[in-house]
Amino acid sequence: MQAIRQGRVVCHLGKGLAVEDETGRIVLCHTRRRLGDAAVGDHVRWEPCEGDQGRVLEVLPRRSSLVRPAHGGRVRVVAANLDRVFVVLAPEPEPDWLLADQILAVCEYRHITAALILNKIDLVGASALERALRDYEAAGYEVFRISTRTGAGLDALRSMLHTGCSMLSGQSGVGKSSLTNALLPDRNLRIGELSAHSGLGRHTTTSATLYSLPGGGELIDSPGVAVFGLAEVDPTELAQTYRDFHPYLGKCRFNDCRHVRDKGCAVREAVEAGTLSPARYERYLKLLVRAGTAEFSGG
Ligand SMILES: Nc1nc2c(ncn2[C@@H]2O[C@H](COP(=O)(O)OP(=O)(O)O)[C@@H](O)[C@H]2O)c(=O)[nH]1
Ligand SMILES: [Mg+2]
Ligand SMILES: [Zn+2]
Repeated sequence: MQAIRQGRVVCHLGKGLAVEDETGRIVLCHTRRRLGDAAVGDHVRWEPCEGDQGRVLEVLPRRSSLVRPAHGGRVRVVAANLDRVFVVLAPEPEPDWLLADQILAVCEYRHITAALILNKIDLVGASALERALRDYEAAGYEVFRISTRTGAGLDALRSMLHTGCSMLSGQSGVGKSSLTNALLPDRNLRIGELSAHSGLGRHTTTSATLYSLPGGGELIDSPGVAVFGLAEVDPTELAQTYRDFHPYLGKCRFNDCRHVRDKGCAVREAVEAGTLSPARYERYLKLLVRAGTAEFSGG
């Protein structure tokens, strides 16, 4: 009878989960079918079984999680035990601000700290995004301006990352993997190690992967667009996830105000008075349609 061990799910592999044990070694673990979803970032209890492999017995309670819509109206956990999520943007590809706002809304709803990263500030187009970024700073979001190509701004970001578990999210092509590489000198080594366990010859970065940072803290790089649905956010709750709306909520004439065309809406009046960003408000109206439904963007 072998002892039950603790571990951390670092990614999904074709045949199971890659679990990092207490010594930093990767073990390919199978799960019991009735265990349900185990996600990257989960703390688990597992036991060694045949060969070099293991079996996950239990997913330990999560301090936070992000989910996406799945079949049959259910949700699937995308990542667990996150402390902060970065929305990564770049001048190229052109920012999808609606996606950014959707991620920020979901993080707010799930009580996960969110911040923005503008990558590729070495490109000339970067300064054109400043006006939009200031809307977020005014809302209270921290914005990091970096270039993984030149290394500019990386130190400030590093000092933020060395505690807790952070996740990079956003459109594909903005530089999430490049940033992970810049922060993790031995990332390729790690990917090689995961490949050896996947039995596929290579670890395709099609699943979100958790890396331990050299200065402490953990980083999850998610492939392509990590879609966090608004399905679980009721349309009546969406406005509360907009930090910049907070000063106006409760000041509308009707207390069930949706802040759309309602009479005496303090939010809309703030937009008209120029104290609230019209761009953020317009995207709120679009997300309102998605809230409470399984509809989501990206792919
Ligand atoms: N000019 C410039 N290009 C970058 C920078 N960071 C990443 N890239 C490029 O952007 C492209 C997409 O990067 P990648 O890391 O794969 O993006 P991901 O899809 O978000 O993981 C690659 O061609 C990178 O070389 C940067 O700081 N400046
Ligand atoms: Mg990538
Ligand atoms: Zn209102």
